[in-house]
Parts: sequence; C-alpha cells; structure tokens
Amino acid sequence: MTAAALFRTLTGSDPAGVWSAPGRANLIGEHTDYNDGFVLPFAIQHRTFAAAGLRTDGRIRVASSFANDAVEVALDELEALFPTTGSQVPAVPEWAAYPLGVAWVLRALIPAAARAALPGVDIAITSDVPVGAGLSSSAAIEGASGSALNELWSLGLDPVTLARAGRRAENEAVGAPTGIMDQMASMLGRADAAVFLDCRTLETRSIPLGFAEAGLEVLVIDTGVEHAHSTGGYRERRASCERGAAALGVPALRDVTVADLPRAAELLDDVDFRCVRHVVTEDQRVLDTVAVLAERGPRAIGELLVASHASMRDDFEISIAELDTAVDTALAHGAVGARMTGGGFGGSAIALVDHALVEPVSVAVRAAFAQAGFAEPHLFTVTPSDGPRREA
Ligand code: GAF
Repeated sequence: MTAAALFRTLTGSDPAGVWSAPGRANLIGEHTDYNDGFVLPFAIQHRTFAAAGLRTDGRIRVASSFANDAVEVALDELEALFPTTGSQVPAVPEWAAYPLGVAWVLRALIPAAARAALPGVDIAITSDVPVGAGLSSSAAIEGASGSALNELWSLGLDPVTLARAGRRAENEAVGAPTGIMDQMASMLGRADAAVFLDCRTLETRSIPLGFAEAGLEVLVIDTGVEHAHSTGGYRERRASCERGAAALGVPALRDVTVADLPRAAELLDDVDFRCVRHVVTEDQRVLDTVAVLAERGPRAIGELLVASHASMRDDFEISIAELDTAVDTALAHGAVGARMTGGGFGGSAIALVDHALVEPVSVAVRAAFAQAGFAEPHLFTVTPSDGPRREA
C-alpha cells in the first residue's frame, strides 16, 4: 500500500502532500560521529514516505503500514509524552515515537504564542528501507515526517536543522543514544556522492564516488540479525569512548591523534583503550578515503574498508560472526573492499564489487552462510541517491 492510500484509509480524504527521505549506507567512519569525528555515508535509493495533511484541531495522528493501530495525541501533550530528562522508554509504540518525537522537537523550536496556534496533522507512513538492517530506517522516518511537518507548518527550516531535530527525537523520544551521522546522510544525500561530514562543526562536503563509471556496485549483505541502538552494546561503547576522552583530558576523541595512543594505553584498561584506538584510527581512515577517492578513484579504497572492518571486529568488538563471514567471503571472491556498516551487533555489511561479480559474490555469500548454519542473508545493491523530496 502507498503512503497516500494509507492516508486515505486513515482519514477518508487525500493527503495535502507526500514527502520522502532515504535510508543510508555508511561507506566508512563508524562510531566516530558521537566522538565529534568524521564520517562518509551516502543516502540510498530505499526511502520512507510520509503522506500528510492538516487537521482542524490541535491533534496529531500517525499511522504506519508496519502497525495495526494509529496513535493519536494532542500536540500540547507531546511535552508530557517525551520529558527531556534523558533516555526514556516511550509511552507510545517505538515506531510512533519517531514521527511524534520529530513533531515534539519541531514544535518546541517555534515561539510559544505561535505554538499554541499550530494546526493538528495526520501522517501516514510507509517504507521500503529494511528495518533492523543497519540502513537507518529510523533516520528515513525522521526525515520524511520532518520534511512533511516543515512544509505543512510553514517552518522554513533548513536540512541541517531538520537533521538535528531528527537526532534529538531519536535520542530523547526514542531513547537511543546515537550520533548525527544518519540524519545528516538522509537529509543531505546526493546522487552518486557521499556526504563527508565533520560531526563537530556539521560542515559537509559532497564527495563524488564514481562507482558507476568505475563499473563498481555496492552490494549490501543484510545478515537478518536485528540490532537496536537503544539497548546494550552501543551505549557501552559510547561510555568507553567518553571515559577515554575524559582520561586524556580532551572534550572528545576527535581531539586525540595516533601519536597520543601510547599515553592512552597507559591510562586506560584494555577494553577502553581498544575503543579509543578504533575511533582515532577510523577518523584517519575517513580522511584517507576522501583523499584516495579524489586522487586514485574508488577502486583504491578497498584496503581502507577492510582495515575499518578489522578495527570494528578486533578493537571495537561490534562485529558478529555473520558479518565477518559476509566480509571474508566477499573479499575471497573478488570484492574490492568490504566492511560491516552502521552501529554493529547485527545489520549489514557492504561490499564494493565489480558489476560482473555481484552474482558470483552473492552466490558465494549465501553458500557460506548456509555452511555456517546462519539464516539466509538478504542481498541487494544500493545506489548513492538524493536526500528528501516532495513526491506529490
Ligand atoms: C548508528 C547510529 F545511529 C549513528 O549515529 C552512528 O553512531 C552509527 O551507528 C555508528 O557509526 O547508525
């Protein structure tokens, strides 16, 4: 069902418009965003759609093709729903906390007098971004609903402000302590390019990837192992990074260089030290990837991708056996480079492969998964794509 059709089922009338925003794959730069570092993600062709229209009252209702029931609250109840006291378990189903959280954040950005006059809104959401695959279905839902609200409420907000709103919703309404990479990738994506983002200043540069010209494809290997960043490992890794920065006396690990690592080894326990080493070396790998892409083209970045995966597997310890099998098998069958992408503990790997090798690599990965007794992976190619747009 399309988002517009879902909207009609919900309200009995046509939406005022349909907005969409993409998921993302991260080429390189993992767990560097909340350390004020560098990332190089790109938006993908899979998108989330938000069909929306104004109401005559002050209520907001959200519906999703993933859920049976719509969720409806008064706009002025959003503050009570999402107290700003830190990570909360949302009082609404998690999927609804994304669009309602974005509405809460955007509403809070406008002066109190205007806030009281805001009309209500209905939003119907559909998506073809795989959920739990590490391709940021959450940033896509935030971007699509934020774009709809921005226009319907005539807010005139720029993409970076909308990305920040999405991140705040994710941190405070959903309770996932994530960085800003995914929202920036979704909001600022460009066809055939990656978003080089300095997560401290939020300055971005569009980096041409040239995959198609080089005859390369990005093959996603979705392990089917679902991860959630609101729980467990992601939070623990973040805490290790914060302890590392505190011990070294810097605001964030962005301020640590490779030359500081011997001192870090003296000050930190082994687990925290290896987390620090991952982030510091990963920041450098992002910068190196940007330089290599410009100087030697996409075929030359393979070693950096492989080194990134090894660092996440051995130092940051966020890979799993399925991801390692995906990466090792893709490389053994001719991939230019491969690495897990996203937060880890499940989700997907990406492999940069020649067009002609997509099929043989896919066959080999499926066979390796079967032999290891893993669930069948989901394989598909992704294309660097544009950010949000109005569809109708
Ligand atoms: C997830 C988070 F949402 C991002 O902010 C980022 O930290 C990523 O994991 C790891 O690089 O996608």
